[in-house]
Amino acid sequence: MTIQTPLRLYGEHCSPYTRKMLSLLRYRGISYQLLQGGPGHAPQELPKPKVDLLPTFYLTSEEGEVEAAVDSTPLIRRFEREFNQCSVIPPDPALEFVDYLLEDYGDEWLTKAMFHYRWAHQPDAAKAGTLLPLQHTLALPIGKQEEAQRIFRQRQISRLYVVGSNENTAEVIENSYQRFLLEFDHILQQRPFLFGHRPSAADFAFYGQLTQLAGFDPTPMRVTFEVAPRVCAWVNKMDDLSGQGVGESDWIERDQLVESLKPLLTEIGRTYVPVMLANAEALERGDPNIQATVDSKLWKQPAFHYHGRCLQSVRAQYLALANSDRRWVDALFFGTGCEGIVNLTTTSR
Ligand SMILES: N[C@@H](CCC(=O)N[C@@H](CS)C(=O)NCC(=O)O)C(=O)O
Repeated sequence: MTIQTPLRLYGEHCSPYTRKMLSLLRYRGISYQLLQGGPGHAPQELPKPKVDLLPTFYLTSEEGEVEAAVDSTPLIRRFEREFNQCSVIPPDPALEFVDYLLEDYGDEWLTKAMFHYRWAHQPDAAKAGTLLPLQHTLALPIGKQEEAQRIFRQRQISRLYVVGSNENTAEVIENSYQRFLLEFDHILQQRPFLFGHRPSAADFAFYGQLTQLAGFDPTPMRVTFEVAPRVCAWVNKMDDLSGQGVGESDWIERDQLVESLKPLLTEIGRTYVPVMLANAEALERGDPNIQATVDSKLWKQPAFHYHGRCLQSVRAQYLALANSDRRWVDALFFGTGCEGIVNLTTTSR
């Protein structure tokens, strides 16, 4: 279907995935209308998506039919087919695959740091607990604010276990965030985006989570500023790339990437990879819980079907590569811990 513009989406500024998509639409020059609101309060007259998530896009066909669609990763690919200007997918298939993996890491691992810092630290929970209900309902009467804060906070804190945040994993999550910052900073010292002088889907995924980690929640804001102030500056730049003039030569060549990307891949191989593999194993066994060793510590969390599908998509992208591209990826992943993600004979390492 050909989608009509402006694109309509429902979401809000404290939703990392909404921010990911808003920034991408601005960069790509795709006109949009943002309907602001929180989870579960989308306008009644619009169709319901399969899962109530922010952002929800209401895609209108030329015939006027409206489809409610969620999940930023496939939506980005759909918009690539619909709109030509400023592609966010590297044209080299091997780099397209690596970008896909990094995007998934941003969406599915960095979000653990985002949710953990926000709800496991008292000052962060107090700020988010106060501001998010107001963000949903600006006219919330003063007498009802405390109650709204209590309910919202309790709801979110009770869901910390879903992302795997608990007493045992807090240190693992926070250490991994700090290492991520150092490795990402290292890349930004060399070029403004992950794949050269133009942003890719993975940059937008990192940016989405970092809008909150570097720009909203007090504890990770302090950490980000202390460990990697360059990353704070990058987040500010990413907000509006509408004037970024780009050309094909702004993509990095694959061989120029290897040395600078290996440390970040090693970080991904230390955290995201063992958890995604343990999740796939648990789903295969029909076990509702996963157990993995991350950074020499025990990682426990409920198994997650959605993460099973994410891993399958990563693997499908890898399998679609030509042999020579696959060999290049294998050499890039060698020794990083990411080998397991594309090692199709075993699900665990
Ligand atoms: N994989 C989805 C994730 C979207 C998502 O999890 N959105 C969050 C807000 S940032 C949400 O709507 N959570 C439901 C809730 O809080 O009830 C995407 O990439 O769009």
